[in-house]
Amino acid sequence: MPKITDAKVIVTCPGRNFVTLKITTEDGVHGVGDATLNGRELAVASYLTDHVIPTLIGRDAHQIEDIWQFLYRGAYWRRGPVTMSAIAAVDVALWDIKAKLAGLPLYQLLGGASRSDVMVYGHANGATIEQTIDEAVAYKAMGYKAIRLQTGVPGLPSTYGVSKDKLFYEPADAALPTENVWSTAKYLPTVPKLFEAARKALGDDVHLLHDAHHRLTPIEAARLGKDLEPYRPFWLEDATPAENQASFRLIRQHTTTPLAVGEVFNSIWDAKQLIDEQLIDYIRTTIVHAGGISHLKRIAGLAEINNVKTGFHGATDLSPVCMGAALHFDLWVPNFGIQEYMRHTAQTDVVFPHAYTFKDGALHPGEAPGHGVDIDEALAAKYPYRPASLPVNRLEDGTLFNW
Ligand code: KDG
Ligand code: MG
Repeated sequence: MPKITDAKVIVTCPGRNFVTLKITTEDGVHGVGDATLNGRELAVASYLTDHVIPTLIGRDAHQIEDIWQFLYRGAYWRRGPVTMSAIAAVDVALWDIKAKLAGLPLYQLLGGASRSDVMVYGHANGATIEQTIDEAVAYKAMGYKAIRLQTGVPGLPSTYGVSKDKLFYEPADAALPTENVWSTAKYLPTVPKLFEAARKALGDDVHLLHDAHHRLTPIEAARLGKDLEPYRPFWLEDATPAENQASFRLIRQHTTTPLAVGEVFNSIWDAKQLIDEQLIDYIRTTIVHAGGISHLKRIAGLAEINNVKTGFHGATDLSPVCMGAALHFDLWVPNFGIQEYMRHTAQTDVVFPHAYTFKDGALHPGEAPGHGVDIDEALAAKYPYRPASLPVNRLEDGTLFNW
């Protein structure tokens, strides 16, 4: 058996913070898993170092399922983003090792390729509708077949998804949370105007997406969904907070705009009612925040029998390790929908050498054994951790709101 002899957590900040778990077997084979939880990085690092790693040493690296069950059922305190990100890191590192030992790219172990490549969506954003459309035109020229549109809202100094850097996006912009201001009344009429302008400029042969980032009530989301219908959006994301999964019944009754939810979910239980009742069209759970490949297989399986497709989260705060693992999953999973692809900076990319490549609006995970992503430890050590928090939102009268 390939015995686990070493495991360590590497925290690095090549432009932004990433937490990576590296597991090594007695034969010297190693695997890596992403454990980054934006703004809570050190909590996961401590969970791994203090509570998980001591229990891994000496185990058989091939027993991925048993180790997953040990860390989930055996912990008594189940679920939650910190626990599930730590489990995900172990799971992905072990799948990486298993595939390397087999001499195969990971997607072959999952069941082989179901498609030639993985359609991704990029992010067009700007302070005004005109700027966002210019960005979207540039994305289309780069070959993207799917583009997310976010624009500034007149009367609000800043809003979610509108960034200074065009290809990258970093909302964790200060050591302590920045306070933003929100107004749903100002936002709601802006988005249909954006989509109308986008369809005029881009035509019909490109998918258009939008993220409401948990800011609407169900009836407001229903209104927005109806208003967007003439422009045939690919999806409306995170229309309302999903702690109350039944909220989506109301949205569903009113609009045919497809709904995507789940980037903040960390287990199948967060999505069960949404999927069972076919209240959503795309499930956005990620490898890193929802228990790794082993758990996403269960979520995707439940989704498949309920006509829900995958549309995994792929923001800059999910490391290249997570992206690599997600691409292997996407290439295999039968009910694939789309993959989010927010690019990493060149500084991040060199710390995480990777086999995946972009061409014609799609990514391919490559043919390297394992998931094809590694970490350059010597380079990583040059970028020490820097505290960074996600913003908070307040309404114009000061009431604390969802960000
Ligand atoms: O860390 C938070 C980001 O990952 C999130 O705000 C990005 O909503 C997001 C998206 O759809 O990529
Ligand atoms: Mg989102």
